[in-house]
Amino acid sequence: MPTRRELADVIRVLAMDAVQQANSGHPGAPMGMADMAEVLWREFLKYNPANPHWWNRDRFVLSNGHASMMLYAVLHLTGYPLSMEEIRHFRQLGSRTPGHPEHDLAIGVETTTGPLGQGLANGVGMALAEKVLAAHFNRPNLNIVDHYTWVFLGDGCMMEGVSHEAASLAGTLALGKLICLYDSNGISIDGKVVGWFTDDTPKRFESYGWQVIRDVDGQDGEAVAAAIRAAQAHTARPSLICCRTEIGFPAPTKGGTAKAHGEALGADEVAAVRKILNWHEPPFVVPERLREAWNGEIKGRAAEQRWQELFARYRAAHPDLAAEFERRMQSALPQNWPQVRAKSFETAAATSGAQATRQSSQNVLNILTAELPELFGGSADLTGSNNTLAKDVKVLTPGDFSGSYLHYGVREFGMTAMMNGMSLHGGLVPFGGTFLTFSDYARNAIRLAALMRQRVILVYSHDSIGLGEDGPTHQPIEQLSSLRLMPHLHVWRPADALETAVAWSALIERIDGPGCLVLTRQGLPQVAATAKPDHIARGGYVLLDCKGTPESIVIATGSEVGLALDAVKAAQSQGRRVRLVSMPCTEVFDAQDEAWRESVLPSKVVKRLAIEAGATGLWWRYVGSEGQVFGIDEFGASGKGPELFKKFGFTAENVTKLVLESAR
Ligand SMILES: Cc1ncc(C[n+]2csc(CCOP(=O)(O)OP(=O)(O)O)c2C)c(N)n1
Ligand SMILES: [Mg+2]
Repeated sequence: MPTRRELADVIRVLAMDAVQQANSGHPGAPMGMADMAEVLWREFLKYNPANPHWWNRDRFVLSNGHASMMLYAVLHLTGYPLSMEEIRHFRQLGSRTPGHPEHDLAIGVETTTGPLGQGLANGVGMALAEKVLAAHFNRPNLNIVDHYTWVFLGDGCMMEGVSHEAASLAGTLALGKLICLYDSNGISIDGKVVGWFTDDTPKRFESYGWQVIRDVDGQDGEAVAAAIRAAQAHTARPSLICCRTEIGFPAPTKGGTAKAHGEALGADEVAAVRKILNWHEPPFVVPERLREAWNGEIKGRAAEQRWQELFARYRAAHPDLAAEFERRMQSALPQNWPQVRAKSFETAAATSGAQATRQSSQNVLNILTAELPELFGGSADLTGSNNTLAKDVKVLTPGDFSGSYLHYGVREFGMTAMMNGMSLHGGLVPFGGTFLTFSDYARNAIRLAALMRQRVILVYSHDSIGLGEDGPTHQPIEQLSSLRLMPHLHVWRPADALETAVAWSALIERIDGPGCLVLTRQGLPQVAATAKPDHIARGGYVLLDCKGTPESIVIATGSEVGLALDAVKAAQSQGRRVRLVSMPCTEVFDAQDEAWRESVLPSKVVKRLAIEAGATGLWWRYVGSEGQVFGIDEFGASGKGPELFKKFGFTAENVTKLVLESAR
């Protein structure tokens, strides 16, 4: 039987050689963490390489994603469908081994990492999802949801603020089956971290309520194994295992220095490492006896088989619950979804009088949460403002995970990265709220949701200067257009109750991507109550048409649709042929077929006016060079909402003037 060290050295050599071959990448972290990886994957992690989708597998997150070659080496060695050919093509266009791990469950990559710190927050979300699903589904002696979440992370992750947000909440929630191994090598890109990172990390995590296992020799497999056993013995709190390692070990001149972090070691150093490790194989060749010892297929199949038997017993005892568990893990909507959706539309369309769309959103949630237990809500300490807590929804508390709503505290970035983790875990559809302007705090996690195409729903209220007295710090200006620039993200800014209901259903039905719901604080008239929901669902539609070919088209979103409607009616009453288009979601509109887009915005009508209480930039593509955009390209001001709208020209009088001008 090979020794632990020999098995770990396979990772070291593969990482070093793959980076050398690509002449690009990060050899140091994989070489330093090789022993930690060997212990975790060969002794503790529960996985089946033949079925990376197995619902009750342990989740593994490589938060220091630059160590991607460690993950690829381990996935290859344990028997996931990741060939040596792919490792040879590390970092090459079209390979399954990109520079940083990209969510690819078919080969066992659970989440996209690289932006430091977020992997830890993903892991917290996964560990939370495990607790919630266990509370929803487990029955005495039938724990069908029962797995660990493991995270490897480095100094960079620890320095990032998001690690504080996520670890702090993980401690409060006592996510005891979250076990994190910290690669503490004292090095980051600029050199020895003592110049910029001297926190007492163990104390910091202890203060969050974690179990901290300090000062473990991360290159001593037995010591790491003992630490993991200690972590598992105590599942009342999440665990942090602080592993001292040497970056790039055992490279003789670059090891222990930042030189090993992010570039190929060079031919001489690679040869020297081979000598030190007594490694005689050419690159990308692994001796059979080491391969055999690494392979996890037999063990994995047996582990899943045991769970399948458990699940069969569960199904026999609780057939309905078993079917519901399968439905949720498969991201399928319940059978009565068409009726639920119809009810939410009917209720919304019956709304009378002015209503803020954040309130409309809550009314929709009152209907949806009662029928879709997978909806898992929350807010970054703005529950009463975002209106994200529906009636009869139980709030999750540290001792009781049967709730479906979490008070995330003031942690927009952590919340969003956790929601990504929950969505990746499966079984939950997370939605979470904050003010639109603070979406910037969460921005990179939104980006990763989009990159990974996760069904994460971001509820952003207080969507314009209309929020009033809180002033320019709280008034979003560029956020709307800026979010719309993000690939795969759907940004819905509904104009009234019915558009809000349609936006919710569109985001719930869209299983392959995230979306934002951008909502007002102030009341809005019901302008689209008689529109057809399937027209609204196309992202842009004719809300009010004129007789004959329009002289001009007015396009508006959200709170400006009501204003535009009055102005267009006024223009029509003066004999102008003006059409009004409501455009709640530009991305969805852009994805419609040519016939629909042309029917809404006929290309021959070049006089167009877009109106939105935000940055104008993006609208030029819809109005063209002969058009006009009326928006706000400066920061707002502190004052009452209606007065601000007046100050910035969003009045019936001014908008009517603009509409009349557009038709001239
Ligand atoms: C959010 C973010 N900022 C910056 C980077 C660029 N970056 C990649 S690795 C790294 C240093 C990480 O240090 P550490 O985690 O200690 O890694 P080690 O050098 O020990 O491998 C930086 C700054 C990044 N990937 N993500
Ligand atoms: Mg480091």
